[in-house]
Amino acid sequence: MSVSNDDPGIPPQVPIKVIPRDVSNYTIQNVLDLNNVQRSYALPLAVIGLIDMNAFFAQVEQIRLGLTRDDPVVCAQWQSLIAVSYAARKFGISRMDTIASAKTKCPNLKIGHAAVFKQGESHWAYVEGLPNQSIHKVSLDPYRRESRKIFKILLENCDLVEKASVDECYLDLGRAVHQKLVEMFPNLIHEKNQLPPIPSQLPSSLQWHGEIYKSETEESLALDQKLLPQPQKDQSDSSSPVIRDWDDICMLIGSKILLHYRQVLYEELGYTTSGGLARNKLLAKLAAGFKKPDNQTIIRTQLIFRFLNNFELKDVTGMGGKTGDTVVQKFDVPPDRNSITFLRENFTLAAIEEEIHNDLPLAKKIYEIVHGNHRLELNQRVDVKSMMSRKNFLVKKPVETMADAYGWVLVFAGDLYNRMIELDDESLNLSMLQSSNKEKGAIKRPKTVSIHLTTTGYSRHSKQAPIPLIRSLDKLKDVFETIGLKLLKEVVEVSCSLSRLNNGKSMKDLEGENVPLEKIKTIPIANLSLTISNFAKTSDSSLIDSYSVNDQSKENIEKMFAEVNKPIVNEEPTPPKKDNNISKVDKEYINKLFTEFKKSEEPKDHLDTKMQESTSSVSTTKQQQTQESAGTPKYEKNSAYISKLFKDFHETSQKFKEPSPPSNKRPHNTPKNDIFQALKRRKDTTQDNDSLLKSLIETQFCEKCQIDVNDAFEHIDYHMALDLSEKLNGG
Ligand code: DCP
Ligand code: CA
Ligand code: CA
Repeated sequence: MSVSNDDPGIPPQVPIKVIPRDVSNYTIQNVLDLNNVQRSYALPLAVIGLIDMNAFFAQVEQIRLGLTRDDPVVCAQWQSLIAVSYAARKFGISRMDTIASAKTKCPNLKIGHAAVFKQGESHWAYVEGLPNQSIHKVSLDPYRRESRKIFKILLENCDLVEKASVDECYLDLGRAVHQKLVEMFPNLIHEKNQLPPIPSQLPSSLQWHGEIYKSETEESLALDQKLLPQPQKDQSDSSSPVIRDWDDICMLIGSKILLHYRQVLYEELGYTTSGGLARNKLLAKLAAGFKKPDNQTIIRTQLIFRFLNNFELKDVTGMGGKTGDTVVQKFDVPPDRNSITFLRENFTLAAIEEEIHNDLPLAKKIYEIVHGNHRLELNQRVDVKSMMSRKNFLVKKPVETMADAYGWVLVFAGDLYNRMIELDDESLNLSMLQSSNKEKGAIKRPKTVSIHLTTTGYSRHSKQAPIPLIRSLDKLKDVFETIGLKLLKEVVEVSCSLSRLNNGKSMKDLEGENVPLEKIKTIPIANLSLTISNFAKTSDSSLIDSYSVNDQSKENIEKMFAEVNKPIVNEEPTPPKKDNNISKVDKEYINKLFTEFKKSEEPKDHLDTKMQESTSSVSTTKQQQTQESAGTPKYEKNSAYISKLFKDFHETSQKFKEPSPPSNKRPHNTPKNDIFQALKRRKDTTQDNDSLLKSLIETQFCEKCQIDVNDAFEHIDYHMALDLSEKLNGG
């Protein structure tokens, strides 16, 4: 059902048709378990939704460029299209097109190129016209930022949301459905065991919302109806989706809730979406793709087999690659048969297990998938294993000097830093909704940094180094840059006969002579990347507990704000030791540096004081997460507000950071207190904007613009964007 055209006040057009089963298939325990966040996903009555953004990156570009949904917008990365709006799809444009071929199909095409990092800089920006592939690297940050907003809004509305990709979230509607169900049928909770048949008259507020996937009979009746002349049309519409049992009622209730979530996203962010609703994640995902764009498809449990006929095994999440192909071959699925139906109709579980005896869990999974009964738990926690920032260089313009390569390392460090900010933001959002202390303020930090390099001759090389757990992201970024440079030097040394290219000198010799990086030649590099991995969970309960989440008074909020925005103080650098050279940095030295960092920040930076490494495994984390969510009270408004404070704070520091100086100006070969100086520079924070924001919150009036301001945060974003663009574009 559309969120963009329909007036939600107008009752939907699908009439209700009830034919109760004589005996219900469900028990009171099923209903009670719907209210249990740990159990609901696995129930026969489960109601799981999936929301997927329509042409996501293209919609982000459409809104950024102030265009409408009817404008043919595409999102480009260099000459390729990475997202195509539905208006552009009408011209036959797809992701397979290039900008040039798409323009021939639609001369009026609106192109939004993704934002880019410029070599040597650590913040992305949108550029006028098309960027230059040899000096820019695409940034997907703006889309991830929108993705974060989407996730946050859904999390404020639904108690269990799993972010499945940049533009999709699974939602467990169990609690919301349970609440409505017992509100509408209060006698249900007095039932002892088996539920009674559903009433033949349902409350009039119960209406279907969206496309209800039809049975064969319903479809042919609908066709007959369509053919009837207007006056004879059946007012009650005999082709209406039949409601037989409590599972159908749960879907009926769920269809309204899902529509509501999609409406909220549209109203708050302007994005249209497609939704799917079914008994499990797998079916919800398939359903969401069934009617695009701006619609939702509901699969009643009685129609699961019929619905699955529309798909092949390879369409199911996790079966797309080799696994699906191997299964189809192994079971001799005839080419003209639907693989899912064929497997369901011809193989028992025992038969599948016999065939795949070396992988019994896979056998069970296949059996469950083809019966539409594979129940996967929703995992709210964002698990991150590694993050990589990478750049492919143009064949005719490979990287050939150390300065050039280091310029990209700085970009990668900035990119990873931005992504760490997002990760913290997500962790914070989640922890706001946790009731237990264990998970509060839990954040993730990488313990390994590595660099990968591919030469134009396709030889690959990599180097990695351990890093200590560091709470402060600014410091972490410095570490990415410092260790990145160290690893770059090492990897360049091993990837080529460095001395042959540099008058017989080794890297050590070159450093000893203070040869600037731009004078150090490297083998032509085709691809370079920086990866952070080996993430550990660290916790700091004071981060959350120091603010009273229940107290929303203005004073407290201001206090929180002041606390959060307090500039990091007491980072006076330890006096540098003479003659030490950063290029001669070794493990011991790095360790020492970090100890000094930690010492210097400990007294004031309360965020860092309780840093510990957690030993929880992923599965324990999952368990804790679900257990703690059960019956969790939601501090909706407070948590949203606090998250916003944190987010804006992060974004303030992110946006306002001085872009790192270009590589050729950065003093690579200066003494080791460099890193401290870099830190000191960062202390010159955003006093002006901080006080402007404070006054905006207090007065709702902007002194600079002389206008009333409703949303202080949005308005400060505007000023920061202005400042940023002045900085980046020289005014
Ligand atoms: N994406 C990408 N490269 C791909 C696939 C996707 O960069 N090969 C990005 C751009 C998409 C976003 O991810 O906008 C989401 O991908 P989807 O597959 O969900 O596709 P869209 O949202 O663009 O379109 P649809 O409306 O069909 O979901
Ligand atoms: Ca999508
Ligand atoms: Ca998607």
